[in-house]
Amino acid sequence: MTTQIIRHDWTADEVQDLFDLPFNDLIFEAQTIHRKFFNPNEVQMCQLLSIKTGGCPEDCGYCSQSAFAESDLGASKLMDVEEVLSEARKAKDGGATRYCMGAAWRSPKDRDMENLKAMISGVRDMGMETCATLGMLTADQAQELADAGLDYYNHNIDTSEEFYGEIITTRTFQDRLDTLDVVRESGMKVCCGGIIGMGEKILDRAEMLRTLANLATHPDSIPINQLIAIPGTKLENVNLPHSIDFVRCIAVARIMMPRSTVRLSAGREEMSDEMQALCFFAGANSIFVGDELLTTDNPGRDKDAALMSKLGIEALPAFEEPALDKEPTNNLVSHSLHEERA
Ligand code: SAM
Ligand code: DTB
Ligand code: SF4
Repeated sequence: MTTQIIRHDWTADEVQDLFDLPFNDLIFEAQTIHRKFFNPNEVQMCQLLSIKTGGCPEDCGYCSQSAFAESDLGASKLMDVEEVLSEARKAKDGGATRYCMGAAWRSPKDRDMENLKAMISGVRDMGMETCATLGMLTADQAQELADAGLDYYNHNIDTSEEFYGEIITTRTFQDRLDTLDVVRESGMKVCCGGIIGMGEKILDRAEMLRTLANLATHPDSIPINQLIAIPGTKLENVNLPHSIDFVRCIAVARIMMPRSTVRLSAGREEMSDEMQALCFFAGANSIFVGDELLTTDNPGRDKDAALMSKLGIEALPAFEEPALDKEPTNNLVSHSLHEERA
């Protein structure tokens, strides 16, 4: 049996079958596909900055920045452009090649666009790839940001369409897909993923990945976050998923979206070196670096440098296309594993 490797027509049963594979078979298949497209010893380094923190009108149950959360964050104003550029410079000096600016908004206001564009063009002028996550966008806003030099826009679907309403009620799953459409149409690259460990079923994880893989174009970057159960949020008491179950999600994402960058995102503070190594083996090839994510802690430069050195992993340079142009010419790959098991 041969199976087309870049696909947009995954069925629910096929994805469930991947999740049901014995772990060794799943990881072997993910690593085999990973090596067709990527240097397996290269990881992309992204750094986050919260440019506007807290007071968000959305009710995302995982988020400390929601006005519905009982956190002591308060609500800050949009940072000054110069302050953002100074933080970006430090991130670059620390080894980040992509800088992602996040704002706790439902969507950007027109009055903020000039400052946002100055931040984006300033970061790009430093030689870093630019990313932003600012909530929902209109087509005009997406185009303005793209024209200012924004390379990537992050906007996550977070979970399956079915489970979504348990976590967020102030905007719909379709709203998220609509923003992804305008981002894609503007020419920006799409960064879209979700969270594992919010109390969802394996079926929800499978359906989330199926939604992403069945988009007309796969997201260029796919952040897979492990829930950080933040005190004061609706999900503060949810237990961590089993590490093997988390690694399975990375592997399935890699198999379904072979050319995309899969980011081992939030939650690394709670992960052992061995779990992170397994995630890289399963096809993760990007991380957030730096001491902080948006409002929570991240392993930081020294710890990550030690891990990368132990694993022999190097940083991917900025603006280098991570995916090797190694797709088999007939778009087909031998895919005998399932056949052998049948
Ligand atoms: N307000 C913007 C939005 O929601 O699109 C941008 C920022 S938001 C914090 C970006 C993403 O971070 C969320 O969609 C979610 O997937 C992830 N995230 C937020 N809080 C998290 C948490 N406590 N644990 C894991 N991931 C989280
Ligand atoms: C994404 O998927 N994860 C990042 C980024 N996109 C914006 C955010 C993680 C946030 C973790 C919780 C916090 O620091 O507040
Ligand atoms: Fe607001 Fe984004 Fe947090 Fe949701 S995830 S509450 S939209 S900052």
